[in-house]
Amino acid sequence: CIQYSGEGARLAVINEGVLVKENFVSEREEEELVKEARSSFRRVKYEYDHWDGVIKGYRETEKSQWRSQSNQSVIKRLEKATLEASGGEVTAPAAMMNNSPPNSLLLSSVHVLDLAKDGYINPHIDNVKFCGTTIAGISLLSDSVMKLVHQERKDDWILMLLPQRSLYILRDLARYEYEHQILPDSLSYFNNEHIQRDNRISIIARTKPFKTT
Ligand code: AKG
Repeated sequence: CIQYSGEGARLAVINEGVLVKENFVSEREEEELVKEARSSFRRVKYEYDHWDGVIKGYRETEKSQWRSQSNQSVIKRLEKATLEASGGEVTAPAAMMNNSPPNSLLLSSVHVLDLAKDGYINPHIDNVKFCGTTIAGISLLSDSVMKLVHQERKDDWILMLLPQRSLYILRDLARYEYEHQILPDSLSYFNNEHIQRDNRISIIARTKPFKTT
């Protein structure tokens, strides 16, 4: 699920700075997640207005509580995968000694992002004030292609095919030095094959930013 060009990209891939795990959720789990995510968006329209916005054709919410047991267990799995990728399990015992649970290394809500069929995400790097070393997302309803391009070396890039129901992880240099984007349908190609983009819902967990003071 990964193609790349450039030495930086090669290192990011072999150091697992980018990862895709297929079939992270089952079809039943996907259905449940979509049902609950959509219920939070009732009557919310897709945004196209911000001419300078990073995302076009979307609606979004932050969610800290899930009603269904199935969804609660998927979100736990997502959070565990995020922590593990960040190396968080190594520091968890220390966090517990301060009476805070290990998942305090994660932001307390997940980000739910619903992209319309013609929606897309322009290249950006997540703000270091709001997000730490690791970003992990589940892709629902549609396959898509995520492209990472090094912020200075434009010939240093990574393409990630994100199949429907997969999990992706971006961390460390891949997260800090590469701009990531979700390609619009017209540019959605992987291995010269068109990857059709449909309405896509993603559920994204992030580690907390480091304190800078
Ligand atoms: C972001 O929230 O920074 C994204 O780029 C989201 C990517 C996704 O929808 O999986």
